[in-house]
Amino acid sequence: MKEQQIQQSFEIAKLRYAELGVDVEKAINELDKLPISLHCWQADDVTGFENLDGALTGGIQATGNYPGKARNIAELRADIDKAMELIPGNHRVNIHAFYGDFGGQFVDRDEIEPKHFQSWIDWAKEKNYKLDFNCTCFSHAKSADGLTLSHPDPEIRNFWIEHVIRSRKIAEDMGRQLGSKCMHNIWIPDGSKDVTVNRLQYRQNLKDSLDKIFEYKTNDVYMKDCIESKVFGIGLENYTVGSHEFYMGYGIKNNIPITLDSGHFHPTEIISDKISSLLLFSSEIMLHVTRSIRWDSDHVVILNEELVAIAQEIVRADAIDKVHVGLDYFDASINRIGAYVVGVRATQKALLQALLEPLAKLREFEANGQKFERLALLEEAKSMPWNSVYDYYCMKKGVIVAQDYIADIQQYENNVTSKR
Ligand code: RNT
Ligand code: ZN
Repeated sequence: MKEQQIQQSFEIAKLRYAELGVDVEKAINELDKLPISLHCWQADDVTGFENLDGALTGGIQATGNYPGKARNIAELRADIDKAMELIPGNHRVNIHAFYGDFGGQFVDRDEIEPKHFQSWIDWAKEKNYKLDFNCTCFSHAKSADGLTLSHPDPEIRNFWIEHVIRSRKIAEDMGRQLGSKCMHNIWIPDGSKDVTVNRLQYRQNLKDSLDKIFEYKTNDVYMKDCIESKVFGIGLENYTVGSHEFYMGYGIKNNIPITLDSGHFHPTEIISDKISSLLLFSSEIMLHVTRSIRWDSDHVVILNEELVAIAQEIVRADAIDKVHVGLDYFDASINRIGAYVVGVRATQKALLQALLEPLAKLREFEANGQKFERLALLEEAKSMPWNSVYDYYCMKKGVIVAQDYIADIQQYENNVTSKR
């Protein structure tokens, strides 16, 4: 697209939004300050760098075998850098513990240390990214029977407790060195394929393990834990220890934010409506934005109704500083850098639409009981020229505008990923 065209469309959009009392420049500034946490695991189908043929377990699956996945840290970082080049703004990278820089040695999960993540921190510093972190309680011999922190064997529980405490220390170190609070997410696969008669016992075990984990105190300025529930995993269909109710109870009682993954609920249950409820009882929320098709399939995020609703709820609740937006999907069937860029751009577009909403007017209609007017304006807002504003934002940030990024990714594929 031509610069002049982008500029002209933007000027028209600005006038149209002004008619509705919306300040476009302000919306752009807010969007620009809104980091999205890019999950490192889309680049290599959640393989990690512990051992090269480690299989993905824990009830999650990356399906497809599109060529060119990242095989080592250097390739993975290069792919993330490439994706970041095509995304306007300053963002975060979300690292999993089994992506440590282990220098060819086998370092077990209960042995990881901040030093194994120093090269990630140095890279982030150099590129001006911030980091988030996750303990990795799956794809390991000690999680093979689908249980970790809730395992009946105290030795196995202790192994995972040690791992999570070490992960929390690493997250704290990342936050300290990068001067930005690192969100440390705890998700465990624990569950049962078939009927269990010990639902309470496993949950009691998980509660005790978490209590031990949080006995170790970290500095809130540098890191914050969050806990992620799930409805079921593949091969663990009957029962999930860390259900939504479990973590809601644990999180609210112990002042630990909840992670809402948009794929972790029943297919018609949406997370957008949970945001305003949770915010009344929790100071922060972590989001794992994904697109589930029939199950937690982790398809690439696209600009669909629920994504827009999530963004609207964040903005309408005035919670931009309280809701951390992270992505969590892994599609191995398409170009993986493209998967990143499509998902982040869609998320930014949803956030921008929400920031451009004529909220004052809509709230005025609602207060006056003018329901037709509210509905009509919501409908009109959908087709307002928000995309001209997004194009302009990309241009101002020196990022390729609109569909032209497709050719750029194709070129990277020709020059880089297809040669792997
Ligand atoms: C799994 C959870 C979890 C993982 C990542 C890799 O269902 O969504 O967040 O996807 O930790
Ligand atoms: Zn998730």
